[in-house]
Amino acid sequence: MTELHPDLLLSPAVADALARGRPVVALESTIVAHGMAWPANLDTARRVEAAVREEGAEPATIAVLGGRLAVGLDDAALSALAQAGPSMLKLSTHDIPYAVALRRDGATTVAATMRIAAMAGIRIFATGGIGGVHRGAQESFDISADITELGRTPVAVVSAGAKAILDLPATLEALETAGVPVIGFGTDAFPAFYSRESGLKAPIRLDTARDVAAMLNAKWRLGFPGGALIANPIPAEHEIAKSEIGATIESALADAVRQGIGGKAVTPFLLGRIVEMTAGRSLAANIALVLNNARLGARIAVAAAG
Ligand code: PSU
Ligand code: MN
Repeated sequence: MTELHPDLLLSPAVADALARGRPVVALESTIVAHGMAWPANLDTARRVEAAVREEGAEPATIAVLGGRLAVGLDDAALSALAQAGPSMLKLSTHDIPYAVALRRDGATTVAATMRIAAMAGIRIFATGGIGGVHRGAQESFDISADITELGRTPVAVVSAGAKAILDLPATLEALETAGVPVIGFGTDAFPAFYSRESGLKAPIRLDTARDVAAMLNAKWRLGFPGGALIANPIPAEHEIAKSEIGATIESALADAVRQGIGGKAVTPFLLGRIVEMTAGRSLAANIALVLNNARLGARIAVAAAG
């Protein structure tokens, strides 16, 4: 096995799985601390880890703890993170050196989780939704560093597409420019998180975990930088149709503008407002799609390892 970076702190279970070449799936911690409220966040994080194990892979939830890049959290660490919630730092890639130097704790976004996963040798990562190009980005320049990271770090991210709080056509364009393959899993449509369809087409369609693993192996064998986005639609029974959630999203966006929410507070604010406005229905959808993505991530990791 290759030498591990000295700033990494692997759990015994993750270290063992990596040493044996067993499948491992990275999981992010911003969705736990900032994406869902206590106590649903802890319950979901535990269920997501269990779903990965059921499919035969080892879950590796990633966070920064005391300045160490923690890969694989025990239940005490996961509980502490969930309970701390929004009081945790939200760390994107550019924040990691600060958190390491000052020995801080922080939750990692998709971008930061990808970077740390790659340092540990993990290639598959499952989450809910990625960040992307925000509506009004032509004025605000608010484009998530998740896109940048997908363009340069070799980790495949399984997500339910990207949320309609974003500018989805612009997000797909930005992914294309960054050289990121975007795969509709079992669908021709690019999914929009709560909804199975966004009205946009997925650039590529694949139907099996084996084909996804083969595509990833091909990309990396060719020596191309960056990862891929596996867009996995929410299970039909939990979907909130685009026509139904559209007005809620518009109203959450208007609230953000009115309250002057900016920068890294935007995504958590919008998610929270949508949960309030749908009286929890969007939370149930969010939980269902994360579990679905965890299972697919594990199946891809198993296919890639086998
Ligand atoms: N989308 C979700 N739930 C989340 C996030 C995105 O449905 O919790 C989080 C992820 O951690 C993602 C981050 O990386 O928000 C994007 O934040 P920003 O837009 O500030 O880059
Ligand atoms: Mn942003």
